[in-house]
Amino acid sequence: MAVSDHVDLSTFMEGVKKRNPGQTEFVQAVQEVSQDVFEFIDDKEEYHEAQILRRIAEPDRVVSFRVCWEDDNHNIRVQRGWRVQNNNAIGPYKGGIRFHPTVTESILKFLAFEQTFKNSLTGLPMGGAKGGSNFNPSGKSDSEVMRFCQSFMTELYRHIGPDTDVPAGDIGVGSREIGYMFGQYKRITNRWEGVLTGKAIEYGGSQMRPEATGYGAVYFLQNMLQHAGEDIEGKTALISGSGNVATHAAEKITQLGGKVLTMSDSDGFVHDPDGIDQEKIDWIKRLKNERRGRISEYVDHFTDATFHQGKRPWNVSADLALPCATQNELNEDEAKALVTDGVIAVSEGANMPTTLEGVKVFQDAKIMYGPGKAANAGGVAVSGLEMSQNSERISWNQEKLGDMLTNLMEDIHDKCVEYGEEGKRDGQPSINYVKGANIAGFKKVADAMLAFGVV
Ligand code: NDP
Ligand code: 2IT
Repeated sequence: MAVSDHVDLSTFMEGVKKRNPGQTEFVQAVQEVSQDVFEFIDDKEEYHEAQILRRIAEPDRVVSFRVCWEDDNHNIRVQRGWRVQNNNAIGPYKGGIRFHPTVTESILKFLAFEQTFKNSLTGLPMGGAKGGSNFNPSGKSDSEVMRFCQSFMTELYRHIGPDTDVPAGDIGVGSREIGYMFGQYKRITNRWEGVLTGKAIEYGGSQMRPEATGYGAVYFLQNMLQHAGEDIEGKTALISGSGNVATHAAEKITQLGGKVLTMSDSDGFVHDPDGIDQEKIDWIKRLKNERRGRISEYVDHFTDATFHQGKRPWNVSADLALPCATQNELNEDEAKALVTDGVIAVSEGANMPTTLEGVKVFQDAKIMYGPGKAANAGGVAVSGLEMSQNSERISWNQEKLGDMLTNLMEDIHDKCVEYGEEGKRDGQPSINYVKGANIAGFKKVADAMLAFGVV
C-alpha cells in the first residue's frame, strides 16, 4: 500500500467512512480509485497541498426532494428524488438518472463519483453527476410513469440546464421516460434546449446514442483483446442484464463473430448453448421495451435454452464476460469461477458490477479486465456529442457517429495503456486497466481544479 507524505490510504479511507456513515457503495467506489491515485500522487506535492482527492470525494452538492404522484387508482404516492452533482471542473455536470426501488443516496453518490472520472476519460468537456429515485417502474402503466416523470422534473428542473447539468438515462430510464421528462422541462421553462440527452431522434436526439454504451463496451473489449493479439471472432461470451446496455453489447458481440451464451434480469438468467443471435436479441428487445416482460419467457420461445431462477450467469464456462446489469453483481467466488473456467477478458458495461474482492481476483490472475468507468464510457461520450449537436443545431449521421464512437473508445483504451502498463503476462507487457483508467481520469480533473485555486 502506497503511503503519501501526508496521510496514508487507510487514514484517508477511515475519514471517508466516518463522513459517509452506512454509505457502503460510495465508500467502495472511493476506495477503488484512491488506492491507485495515492500511488500516483505520492511524489506530487501540489495535489496533496490542494487536497484534490479529498475534494473530489466530497460531492459539490447533493439535492434531495419529495416526488408526489397519483397512481391509476387515485392513491397519492410519495417517492424520494435526488441529484448528486459531484464535480464540474471540466464541464457542466453530466450523468444519468436511475429509477429503481433500490436507489439510495449512497448509490447515487458512488455513481456520480465514478462518472467524474469516466467523463474525464472521454476527453469531452463534461463534469460528473447522477440522479434518480426509489420509484419502481416495473408493473406501472404508461400514464403512471408519465405522471411520476412529470412530477420528478417539476422539482429537478431548477437544478439543471444545458450549461449547468445535463441528465440522461440509466437503469429504469429509457427513451419513454426521457420523453416525459423533456416535455415537462420544456413546458415549465418555455425553452427548447439540450437539457437532457438520450432524446428520441424527432426532438434532438443523436444517432447511435441507444447503441453507444453496449457497442462501446464491446469495442473496449476488442481493443483489449487486439492489444494482446486476440480477437472476438469465434469466442463465447457471458452477458448479464437484458436492458439497453446488455442487448446492444450482445448485438455487437454477435456482429463481430462471437457467440453470446447468457442474458439475465433480476429474476435469473437464461443459458442458450446455440447462441443468442440477432433474431433472439430482437425478441428480447421487444420483450423488454414493449411488453415489459421477464427474461424467463425466453425459454418458452427458444426451447433449447434453460432458465436458472435466482442465479447469475458467472458459473457458465466462456471466453469473455460482460456484466451489464447493476453494481456488485459479480463477487469474489464468481470471479474465481470465471478464472478457473478460463475466461480471458472481462469488460464492464455496468457501473461497478464487480466487488473489490472480485476485482482483485481478476488482477491477480492477470486476465484483461476493463473497469466500467473506461469500458462503458461510450454512452456518455455519445451523450456529449448529442450536446454538441444540440448546441450547433445540427444532426450528424449514423456513420459519422459510429466512427466517432469507435475512435473515442480507442482513445480511452490508449489512455488506460499509457497509465496502466505494469509487469508482464506471458512475456508481454500487462495492462492494469483499473489503474490506467483511475489515473488518467483523475489527472485531467485534478489539473483543472489546481488551475482554479481553492474554491
Ligand atoms: P436498463 O434499465 O435498460 O436494464 C437494466 C438491466 O439490469 C435489466 O435487465 C434489469 O433487470 C437488470 N437489473 C437492474 N437492477 C438489477 C438488480 N438489482 N439485480 C439484478 N439485475 C438487475 O438499464 P441499462 O441497461 O441502461 O443499465 C445497466 C447498467 O449499465 C447499469 O449499471 C447502468 O448504470 C450502466 N450504464 C448505463 C448506461 C446507459 O447509457 N444506459 C451508460 C453506462 C453505464 P430487471 O428488469 O429485472 O430489473
Ligand atoms: O452511467 C452512465 O454513464 C450513464 N448512465 C450515461 C450518462 C449520460 O449522461 O449519458
